[in-house]
Amino acid sequence: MKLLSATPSPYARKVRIALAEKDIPFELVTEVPWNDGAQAAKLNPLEKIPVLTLDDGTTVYDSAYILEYLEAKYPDPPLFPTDPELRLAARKLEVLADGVCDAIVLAFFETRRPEAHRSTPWHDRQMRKIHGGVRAIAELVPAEGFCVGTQFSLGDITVGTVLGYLDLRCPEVDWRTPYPNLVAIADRLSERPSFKETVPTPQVLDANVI
Ligand SMILES: N[C@@H](CCC(=O)N[C@@H](CS)C(=O)NCC(=O)O)C(=O)O
Repeated sequence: MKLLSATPSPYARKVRIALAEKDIPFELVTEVPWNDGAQAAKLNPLEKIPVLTLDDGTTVYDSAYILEYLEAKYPDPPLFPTDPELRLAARKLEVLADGVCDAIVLAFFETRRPEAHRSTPWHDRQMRKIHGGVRAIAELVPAEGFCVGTQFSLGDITVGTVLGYLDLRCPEVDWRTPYPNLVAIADRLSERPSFKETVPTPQVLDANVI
C-alpha cells in the first residue's frame, strides 16, 4: 500500500498514526497537494490527501473513511472501541477535531491572500469555529487516561492531531491555559512513537495557489 501524504496535514497524520499503531507496512509518498501537478488530483476526485492506494490500485480517501477501512481490514489492535457508546464518543471527537482542522485550513489560507482580498468576517468565522470546537473537545475529554474508555483509540488519534495542527498553524491560540486536561492528553500522546514520528512540519506552497 502507498499513502499519499503531506507533512503539515493532520488528516494524513491520523492515517499515519493508525498505520503505525497497527504495524501495517506501507510506502509513504509526500507531496504538496495544493501545488500544480499534485498526484492527489489524479487519485482522488476531491483532489485532497490523504489517499491510500491499495496493492490492486484501488484508492481509498478521506481520513475518516481510511481509518474505517483499516479497522475493517486490520482489526488488531483495535482503534475503534467495540462498546457502541465509546465508539460513538470516539467518532464525535473525530467529527469535532476534523471540523476544527477544516476551519484552521480556511483561516490559514485567508491570511495568505493579498491584503486587499482578505475577508475579516470570514477569518473571524473560522476562528470562532476553532475556539468553539476546541472547547467542545475539552468538555468531552477526561483529566486522566485516554480520551475515551481505557484504551488508546480513534479518540486519542483525532484529539492529538488537532492539537498538533493548532500549534503549527495557530500558535496564537492558547489552548493550554484554559484546558489542562488537553495538555495532559497531548503530553501523554507525544510519548508514543506513532506521534513522535509524525510531528507536523510546514511545506512551501506555490505562489499561485490562492
Ligand atoms: N476531509 C478530508 C480533508 C483532507 C484535506 O483537507 N486535505 C488537504 C491537505 S491538509 C488537501 O489535500 N487539500 C488540497 C485541496 O483541497 O485542494 C480528510 O479527512 O481526509
